[in-house]
Amino acid sequence: LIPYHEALEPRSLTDRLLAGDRRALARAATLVENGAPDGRRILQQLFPKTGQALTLGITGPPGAGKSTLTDQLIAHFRGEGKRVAVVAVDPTSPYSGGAILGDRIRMQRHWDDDQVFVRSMATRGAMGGLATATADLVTLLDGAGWDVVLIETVGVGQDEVEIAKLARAVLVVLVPGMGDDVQAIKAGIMEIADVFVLNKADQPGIEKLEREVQYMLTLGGGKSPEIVRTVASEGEGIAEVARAARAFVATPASQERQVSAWRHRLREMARSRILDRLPLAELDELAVSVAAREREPIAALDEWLDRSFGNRGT
Ligand SMILES: Nc1nc2c(ncn2[C@@H]2O[C@H](COP(=O)(O)OP(=O)(O)OP(=O)(O)O)[C@@H](O)[C@H]2O)c(=O)[nH]1
Ligand SMILES: [Mg+2]
Repeated sequence: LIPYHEALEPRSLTDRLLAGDRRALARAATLVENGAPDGRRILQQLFPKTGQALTLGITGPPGAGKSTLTDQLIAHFRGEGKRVAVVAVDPTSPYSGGAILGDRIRMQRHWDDDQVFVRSMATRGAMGGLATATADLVTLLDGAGWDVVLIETVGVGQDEVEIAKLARAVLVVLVPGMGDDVQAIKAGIMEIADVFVLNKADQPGIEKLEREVQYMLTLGGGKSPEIVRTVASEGEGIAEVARAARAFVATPASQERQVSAWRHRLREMARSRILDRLPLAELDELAVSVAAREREPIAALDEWLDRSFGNRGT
């Protein structure tokens, strides 16, 4: 028999999100994104359960069809009976309102499916915080038992590269008629693409685009990502994208990327935790004398660090 007080006690947030409660998950996601202590505690509890999800990064230039592809992938994986979570990241905030709203609308046909969870993220003002917050959110979803986590990011910048690297496979979506854009984003793409999705294959210029991508690959360092043509708006080529993504996830390269992602993440975590332990008020005071050219910053910093760590007896 359950004691009376225990029967009345609400189940813990972790238990509820593990049971598939999407509202509990949304609350936990907010805690995690804000870096709240409760969020960290949940992540610690869930960590042993992580590493199971098929995490896919979906990136590419604005309007390439990333959200349309994401929506089709949701349907594809739902067809396999998988629970699918989506993280739509838009670092280009404050103008992100429209794009995120668009994503919501495009994924709306899944809104009443309790096996689908969609979360939009934008920069919260915290510098460099987006990649960390996204990483934590993906950990939460993975640990909460979501089978597939799709991470959609706009563009191919440094933030996006870091975010995309969280995934076991990165899909780079390109479209015909990009002209010099292919050249412009080439450098970033060569490193992170595991599968090239040539979307809008119904449009003129698809042959030219494929030739350009293939030429780019001959210049690259031996990586040979698969190239898949899609018409996302018609659901064409989606199963092929899913197959190519899984094929990459099964390679050692995917495993190695997990290690390098953790190397990066642990450094970021260390940075913020070390800063948390240092007397930052003293550092702020230092700024006054450095700005007045009374102190030289490097020597002043070294002195401050020695003093701060010294105080802790290390
Ligand atoms: N012709 C054609 N149009 C497509 C295809 N896939 C998507 N579209 C259209 O392209 C437009 C942009 O699609 P989105 O899915 O919003 O693109 P996105 O990359 O998510 O855009 P942002 O999030 O704003 O960067 C929409 O009008 C889609 O209907 C395709 O395969 N062929
Ligand atoms: Mg989109």
